[in-house]
Amino acid sequence: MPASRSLAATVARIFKQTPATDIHTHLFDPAMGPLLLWGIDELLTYHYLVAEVLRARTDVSLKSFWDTPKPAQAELVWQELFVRRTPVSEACRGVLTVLQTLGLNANAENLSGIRKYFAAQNVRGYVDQVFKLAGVERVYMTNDPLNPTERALWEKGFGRDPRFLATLRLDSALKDWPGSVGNLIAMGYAVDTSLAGRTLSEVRRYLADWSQRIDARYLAISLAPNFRYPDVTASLTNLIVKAVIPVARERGIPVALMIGVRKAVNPLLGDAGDSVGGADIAALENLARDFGDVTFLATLLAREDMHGLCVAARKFKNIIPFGCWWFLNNPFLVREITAMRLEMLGLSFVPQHSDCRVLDQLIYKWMHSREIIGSVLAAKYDDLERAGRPVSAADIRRDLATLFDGRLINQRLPAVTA
Ligand code: RAT
Ligand code: ZN
Repeated sequence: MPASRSLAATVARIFKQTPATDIHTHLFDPAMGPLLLWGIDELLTYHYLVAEVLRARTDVSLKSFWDTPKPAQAELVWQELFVRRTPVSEACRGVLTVLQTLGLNANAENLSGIRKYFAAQNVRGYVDQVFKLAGVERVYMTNDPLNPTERALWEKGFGRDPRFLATLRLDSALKDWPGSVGNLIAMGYAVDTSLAGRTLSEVRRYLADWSQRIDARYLAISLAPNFRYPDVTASLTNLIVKAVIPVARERGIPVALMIGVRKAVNPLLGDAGDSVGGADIAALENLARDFGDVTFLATLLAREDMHGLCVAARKFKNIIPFGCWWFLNNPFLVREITAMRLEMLGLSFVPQHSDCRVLDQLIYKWMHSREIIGSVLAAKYDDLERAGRPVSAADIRRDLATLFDGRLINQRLPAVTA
């Protein structure tokens, strides 16, 4: 049942005043220069839109698309998805929300006026403006020391913007083991292709060194549907159990498990070429049970797994479901998932992260999410009022802060003694 007008309006008003912590993005500290993407060409060539334009223009080959310079790719996306067609998809609507919020013409025939606006911005001022418009107070980056450009920046050092918190992403170092051995050796870690000998302690040293250097707030990895625990035969499971979890425990930081991605099912599509699969929720429960003093932030990619994740989180307080990830970040799914989580977990989850790759996307991803999550929450409050429990503005303020200020990912768990 939709919420009463006045409750919905109160929630929307308070939500607007509640700054959000965005716990998973692909944005970078502005001091990291070109790694931080922003502006119209980046917005329009977001991989969600690349997949859509290539469906609209079936005559354009992937090779010729990638051979095209980025501004021309952006122009193609604009013409095909925004001018020649009605831009109904969520990714298209997002661009329109950004343009409209910035006071730009979302109905332009071409990009020249929009480009002029972006050319006049300087990145630091623009970061401030976008954070303000998005109502975001801090974002977590996705940091990968195996990326040579990124590593060079960390090694050189830079003045950190405190709004951009680091997280250590483990995919390139640990997945597809021993694929990364050469890179780790080149970085000074005496690892071997087998996990015997001192390899595991050297991987731990890599994780500890880099967590320390970047001040990582959690360790994160995306996992395929076939991830299992326990599984003594799988290198990745061994690395997670014997290297990642011990380092996370020692540093008192969470491990983020992002499960259900099937990488590169269409490799020619690049970032847009990954697909979805189910997660083994028992593996997550087994980890949470065996490592009760470590927090597992968990986001799963398949809609079908959302209910199982709520059940798992009800069993284990060290499982914190977060966000509506990637293909789930669409209004109809955010509504369903948020309602389910509130009903099954109360306020003990992180409803949303943006996954932004382009700074400006913070504006639309948070505006759209606030609208839906706010209306779901208001409907729940209505149910409570009808059950005799009035909900005050102070309640709403407290609840929204609990859900969105990032405190849940910093929860302290007692050491496991038994
Ligand atoms: O949502 C995305 O942009 C994906 O491509 C991935 O980056 C995903 O969120 C991930 O972190 O692996
Ligand atoms: Zn991501």
